[in-house]
Amino acid sequence: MKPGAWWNRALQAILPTWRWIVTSTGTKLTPELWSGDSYRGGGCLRVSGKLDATNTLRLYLTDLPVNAYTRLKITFKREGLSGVDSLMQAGVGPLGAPFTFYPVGACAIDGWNQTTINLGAHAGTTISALALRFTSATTVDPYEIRIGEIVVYDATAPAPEPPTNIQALDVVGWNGVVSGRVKWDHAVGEHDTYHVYVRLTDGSLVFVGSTPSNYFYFEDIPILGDYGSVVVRTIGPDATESRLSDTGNYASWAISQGIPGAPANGDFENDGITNLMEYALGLNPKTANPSAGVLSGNMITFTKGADAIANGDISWVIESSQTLAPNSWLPQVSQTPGNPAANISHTFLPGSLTKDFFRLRVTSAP
Ligand SMILES: [Ca+2]
Repeated sequence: MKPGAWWNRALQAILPTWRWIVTSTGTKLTPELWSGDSYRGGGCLRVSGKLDATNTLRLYLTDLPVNAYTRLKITFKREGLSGVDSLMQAGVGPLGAPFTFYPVGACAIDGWNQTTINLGAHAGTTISALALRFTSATTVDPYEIRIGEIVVYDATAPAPEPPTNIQALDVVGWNGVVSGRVKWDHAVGEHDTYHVYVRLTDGSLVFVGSTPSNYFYFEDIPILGDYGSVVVRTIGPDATESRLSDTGNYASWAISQGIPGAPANGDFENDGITNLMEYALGLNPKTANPSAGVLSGNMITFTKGADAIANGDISWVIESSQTLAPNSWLPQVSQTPGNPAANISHTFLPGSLTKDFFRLRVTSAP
């Protein structure tokens, strides 16, 4: 079984400590490590049977210190169903004491769903055990749920860097499948594994596998489209994911502009425009620029940077103020990361105010 990351390790197949401890006042559900489906890797935890009373399934004995930023992420599905409750709760607690259970929530899609649970309320304690609980107001028969991954991680941990120098070797995609080999240079910093994808010519991604090494072979992976390239991302020790190897970010833009390591809030050439704003607007950070924004009639327009649009790590907001006071700025129009529009503009009502000021604010998405 390789169900993905279990307890701060990725794809290390950490099996449940207890197999199986099920308690119920009614019919007991049947847990199993099942190879018929997987989120990533070779299997999942499947729990099935007649759900006519609350079932508690103790899974892991552990020793996890919790801080305010500790999160639990669980990946799950009820095959063939969407828009239904998972009827599942994730529980953490000290050994021998009652668990605190949190509802995992809905299966929004017929596919793998993910829920992140904030464990910050347990800050300063140690989680000694993890359990799942299944409960329904009415009997569900048959009930079945698949759990693909459970990860406990620190939300403030920085994302790892992607690997570099991706080389697709003998990759051939035809007849609806793709096969080949790929190698790369290890990412800077720690990693637990790499996830390998094929990017099709329509831009979509197909997951082909994982490896802790910097070489991967894959064969006869089904694809619905034409093969374009191989893409790799780093999975960190806490299951945090890097950006994909074929997308950049502010840091890689700074390198490409000849200001490697320049801080986002810095101003390399002292023209009053921060480095992050230069990136967001596609300016040259080494050449002084006039203040950005074009006023035409009643409309103010800012042109967005092509790299920032493509990388999807910037959000843009035009704000207005009548006084320029720090707390007086109100958002008028915003664009989120991934918005492909080439510019952002705001049309204001002329003559309605004695003064109106506008500014563009950009923030870097995590
Ligand atoms: Ca500047």
